[in-house]
Amino acid sequence: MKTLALAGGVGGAKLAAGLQAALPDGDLATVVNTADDFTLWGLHISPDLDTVMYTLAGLANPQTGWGIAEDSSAALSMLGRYGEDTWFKLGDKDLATHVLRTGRLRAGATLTEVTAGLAAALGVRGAVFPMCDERVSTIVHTPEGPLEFQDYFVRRRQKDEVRGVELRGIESARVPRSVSEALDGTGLVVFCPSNPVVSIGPILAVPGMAEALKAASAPKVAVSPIVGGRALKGPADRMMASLGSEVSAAGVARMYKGLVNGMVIDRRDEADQEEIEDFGMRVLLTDAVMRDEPDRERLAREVLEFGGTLGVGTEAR
Ligand code: FO1
Repeated sequence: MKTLALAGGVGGAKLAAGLQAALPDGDLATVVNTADDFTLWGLHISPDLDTVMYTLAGLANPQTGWGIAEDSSAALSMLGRYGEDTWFKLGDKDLATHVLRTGRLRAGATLTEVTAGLAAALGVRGAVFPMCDERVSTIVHTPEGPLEFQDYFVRRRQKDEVRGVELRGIESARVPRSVSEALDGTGLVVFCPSNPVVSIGPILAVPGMAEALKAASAPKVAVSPIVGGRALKGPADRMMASLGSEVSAAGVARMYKGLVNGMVIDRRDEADQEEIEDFGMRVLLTDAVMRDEPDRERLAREVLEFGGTLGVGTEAR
């Protein structure tokens, strides 16, 4: 079944990899958050696109989930010798991706075209689409002032209280044709277990994206990134709390109300089931944590099977 996944970084990439393993070649298309993108040393860095692309190509660093396995850091050390602040750990092999992306964008290609070329060269067995071709930047508002996302996330290690999240440039963004075409032809949409505020949120905020998803006839399933009241990875729980959302699987479901027909939540969150069903969603209770590669495929198969049962009569409302 053709499947369209929405994903941010590491958690989303893991489920996308499970879906790729469970589906026939070419049946998975992944739409990825690009609001984390930023410019460093003149290079266009797309952390979430690269995390998804490397994970689907089997190249990702298994320790971090981002970057390339067994990469070296000679270029970064040299940048340090020149007196640069090397807080963002760019590996030597990873650097090649940013060099090519930047060059191709400067030569006039769109981010969609560049990503397709890179992913195909790495042997990804499906499509990887940026959420838009326009530049959008997540700005995190904190008591210290506005921070660029990677500054908040990596340099300052998510220590600041989040008072608000701004998606700078989002009003000029458009749903790429590749994404609308994939959505038209898909049998299932999966919201991967990525941060609902800064990973899935920007994708849904692209003007026309939420409407296109609502209009799509395919069932939509979200996998909760919150298990037992905590984020599986990253600051999603603290962000949700400081932005006034309930930090629970039900809190995630509330954010996706009207957009998804089904929620996959961990067995530990069984107490949330009724509340989620009251939002008009069906619930699958399972082990929602992906500890290793077999786990990714196991969860992906469960999501696909559950999605297949969400037909007529489970309209998202
Ligand atoms: N995350 C970190 O926590 N520290 C890093 O130094 C870092 C470097 C990095 C380099 C390339 C890349 O594609 C991703 C990288 N990430 C790093 C991950 C990334 O910043 C975040 O995981 C996402 O932006 C959040 O989804």
